[in-house]
Amino acid sequence: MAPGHTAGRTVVVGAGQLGPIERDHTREAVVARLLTLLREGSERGCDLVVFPELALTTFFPRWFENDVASFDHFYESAMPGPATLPLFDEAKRLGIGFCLGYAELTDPDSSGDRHRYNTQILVERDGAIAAKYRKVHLPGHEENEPDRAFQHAERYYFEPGPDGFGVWRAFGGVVGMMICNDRRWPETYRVMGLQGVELILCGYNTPIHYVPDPSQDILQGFHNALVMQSGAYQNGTWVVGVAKGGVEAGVDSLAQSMIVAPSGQIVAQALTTGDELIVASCDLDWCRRYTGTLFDFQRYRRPEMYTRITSQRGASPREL
Ligand code: CDT
Repeated sequence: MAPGHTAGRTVVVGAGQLGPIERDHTREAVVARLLTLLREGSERGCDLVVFPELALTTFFPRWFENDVASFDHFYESAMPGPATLPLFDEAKRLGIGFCLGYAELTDPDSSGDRHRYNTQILVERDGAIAAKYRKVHLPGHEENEPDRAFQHAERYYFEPGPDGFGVWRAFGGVVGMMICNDRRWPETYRVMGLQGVELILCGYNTPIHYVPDPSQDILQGFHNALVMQSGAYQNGTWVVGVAKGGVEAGVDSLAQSMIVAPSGQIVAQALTTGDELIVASCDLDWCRRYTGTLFDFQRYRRPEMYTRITSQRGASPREL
């Protein structure tokens, strides 16, 4: 708690980090691991446990399949489905919420098309889905790149989320969601900040080896903290970042799950690269210390000076 700060609206949040999930691991085996973390969260007083991006399967975009539908078994066509229902039932029984990332395969739309999204849901203490978010910023590539040690074909396996960054009233506050690469973009946080977000939940799978520029490999942990700490501070919000870390199918991924205060300080951080629960009491009233002072948007922002941010996509250097 900040010095001199009195406890206000407090949400006890657990970040349920996962270690690797291999290609042949069943949904039932993964859900058993999630249940272990959920029950530990309940014992440690959590209101909510946050799980990683694509928490039910291995990170399958690392393989390129010419027939995209041949990977449909990695997607969920119902939520809850038969394998995930025990998670919803146990959460309801314990009176604890959760946030879960998974690959979503929609029902056919009016044109008969099914859509694939990288999705995250927020489930309330009564087991009801309170919110759904579909990943906006899809990193990686669309085509097979056979020379790479491993693929990152998210842009092949998923459509970009069409709904943008919403926020929802839940757990006594204003909650937003983002997924992995979204956390690197300041616009992600600011769009939610402009809706009064107090708690942003984010799952991630971040390979430590960045194929396009390996000089960044050693900086993965630094960049992970840098973006979430600055996003939290500049928008006066809590940020919860939760990894699927460790060596999965031979690919080492960043762990270092963390819970960041509106001050930008890390208040809890995972120590391992495996299944691990970290917990923090998040006082949502702490956000006002920042959004009501230095980052009083209504008083200090100059949106008329920022029009390029929405009128332009790429950088366009010009001669001075
Ligand atoms: N899952 C995901 O978005 N991962 C990306 C990896 C870097 S882009 C190949 C990330 O931003 O962490």
